[in-house]
Amino acid sequence: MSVQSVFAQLEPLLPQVSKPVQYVGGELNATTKDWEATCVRWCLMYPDAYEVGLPNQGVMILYEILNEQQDVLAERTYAVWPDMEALMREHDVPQFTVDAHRPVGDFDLFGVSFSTELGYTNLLTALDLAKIPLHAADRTEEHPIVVSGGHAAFNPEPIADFIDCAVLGDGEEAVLEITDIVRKWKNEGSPGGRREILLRLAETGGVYVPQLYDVEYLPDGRIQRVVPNADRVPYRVFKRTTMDLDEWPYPKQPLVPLAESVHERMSVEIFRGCTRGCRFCQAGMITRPVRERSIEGIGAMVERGLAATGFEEVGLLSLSSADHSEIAEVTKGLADRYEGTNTGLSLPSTRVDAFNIDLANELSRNGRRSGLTFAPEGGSERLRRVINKMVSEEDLIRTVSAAFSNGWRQVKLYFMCGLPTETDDDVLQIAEMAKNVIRAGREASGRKDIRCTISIGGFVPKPHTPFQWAAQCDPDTVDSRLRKLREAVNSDRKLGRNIGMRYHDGKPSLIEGLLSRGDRRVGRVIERVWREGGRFDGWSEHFSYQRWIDAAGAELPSLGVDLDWFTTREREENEVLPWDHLDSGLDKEWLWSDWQDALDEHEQDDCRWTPCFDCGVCPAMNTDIQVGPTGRKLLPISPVGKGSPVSNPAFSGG
Ligand code: B12
Ligand code: SF4
Repeated sequence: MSVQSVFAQLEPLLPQVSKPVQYVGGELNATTKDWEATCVRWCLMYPDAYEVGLPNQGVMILYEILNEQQDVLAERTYAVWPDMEALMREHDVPQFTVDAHRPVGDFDLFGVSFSTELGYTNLLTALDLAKIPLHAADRTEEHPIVVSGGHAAFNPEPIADFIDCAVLGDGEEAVLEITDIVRKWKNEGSPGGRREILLRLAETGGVYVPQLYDVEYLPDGRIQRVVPNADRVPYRVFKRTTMDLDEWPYPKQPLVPLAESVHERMSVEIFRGCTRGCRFCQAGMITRPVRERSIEGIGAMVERGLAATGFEEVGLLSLSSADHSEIAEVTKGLADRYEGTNTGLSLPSTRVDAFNIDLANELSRNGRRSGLTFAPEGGSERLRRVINKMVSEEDLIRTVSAAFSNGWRQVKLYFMCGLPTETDDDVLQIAEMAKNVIRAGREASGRKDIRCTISIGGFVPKPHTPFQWAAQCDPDTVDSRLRKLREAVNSDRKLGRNIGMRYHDGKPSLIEGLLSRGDRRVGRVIERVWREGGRFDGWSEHFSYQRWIDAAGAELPSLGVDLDWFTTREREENEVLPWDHLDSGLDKEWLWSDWQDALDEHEQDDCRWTPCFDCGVCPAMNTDIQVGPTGRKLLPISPVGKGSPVSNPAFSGG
């Protein structure tokens, strides 16, 4: 079957839409392949606008790994803005890929990457524009298999009606295994049709196919059990863990965006996983164990990536980058290597300690010392014990004083509001902390023009964390605490004018809470919101709280549940949670005891440096932590041409 580009239909629409460049493709390092010459074809989507989706590492990695296979083709698509959507509907242009402008509906697999649940309505737009039936049950062999991945796939139940499968965890090997299964089935002449391919995927135990599981409910609305409805399907589905990141040095050829994007830099993931054990952090829990990339592996990726892209900034990415066992050697090695060039280096938000100031100084050797970011997350020491984020105010003050005396002028502090056990007082202590930061900064720097910005997000309890049982704080309480906090910040004009405060109201967080801990019944709410016009719910200018409230009010009561039931209700220990059959490796008993420890304000250590505390992941997933130090150094720089392999033993398997 030959597949035609829709570009001829699309082109006349481009002058009529905002930022048309986001739809044209052809980025540096993008790939287009001959359709006929390939057997398995993937369309990958980041369900947000191009400017957010293009820099996404997950999609970039999978795109490259798949396209490296000779008989596999992978193209990308992003969410189209409402102006484009309207024109596409008017002119009957289907959802298309940006690479070769092929209709998404013609691919074998449609893989969608969810870092946030607020992208669910954009999935429905894409399916509808692609003329793929919204409901998996209505699809035939003619339609792609819709696969969801990314962190939100650890509870795909709210979108269970709309996806065919979900992959939990790392995608590098999973997409190749799925490709092999689909290739074999196609080569056999697609026996048994769509149901057979879904069964073949499900029986691996590593691909979740919601329609092959039935959910039974108790009269009070709770789940009684989730059971497979076919013989070949396992009770539990396991998450994927890619071990030895040095064998997977992707992206080797990062995509360079055509239009302005949220991340104008090259990112190198220096390790995956995190065992600090912050109890609110789903990412930290579901990506265990810690797996470090070697120092040479990082050096080679930076070198190759810069040569392939021309980027002038490199971000060393991970959940807590300063925790890499050789971060000092990595930063010094890279700073030495790129000294005197235009290449800037950066770390995302860092831990609060003086060591990080040394790192930050090293990274900014060539550049301006503008701002540093720290994440204490909780305003009071008590609350920080509850969330297991052990930073004392003394540490913070010592750290920021060191920063200000080293020429930094601004610190940004991240917090959450609505955490379990939180009181008004815990939140008001954020104001005291910010004022103390300004005082310490003035003293350390001898200047008055320093700033502290406090940025506050609403806390959302997430599946597979110790807070998965917690009651979410209602938005009115969050908003009232934040109002009081603003008053407290402004109460001292002299200090207050150097303190900036950024926060969103608590309403979007409540909806995120519904989508995070929801079950299959929430699918109806998502669909109704989408039918009523819901798009780009992660964007405050598009998000409508009322639309979600109305849809939840219309859909849930007849099922015996409501919005509060899913969000502000505390769960009991023995309740079957919608994601219990999806195995992140974390032992549910361990999670429960960690939840009890939180309520008792007891901290938990980091197993990277202390003995294993039996969270369950390593034995369940047959994995282990992989940390240095290796004692090795960055290799001397060698000239590398675009796309040529780097001669480095660290990549021998990649
Ligand atoms: C860089 C980054 C950003 C950037 C860039 C986002 C982007 N376009 O990629 C910016 C600053 C824009 C950003 C914004 C946000 N981010 Co952010 N971000 C990150 C960060 C630091 C790195 C993400 C990354 O590249 N990871 C590495 C890649 C390789 O991993 P991955 O994407 O998960 O992909 C792998 C697998 O998941 C899987 N996979 C992924 N997709 C698919 C699809 C299929 C089909 C399959 C089979 C597999 C698969 O395979 C991949 C390879 O193994 C992470 C923290 C972290 N270190 O992970 C937070 C993180 C992902 N962000 C987070 C959040 C909350 C946000 C925001 C919602 C913040 C906000 N309130 O505005 C927004 C959402 C933006 C949006 N609309 O999508 C959270 C997610 C929370 C969660 N689910 O637990 C994280 C985990 C940070 C945290 N600790 O809270 N973010
Ligand atoms: S099983 Fe032990 S070593 Fe592995 S992540 Fe959990 S606590 Fe750490």
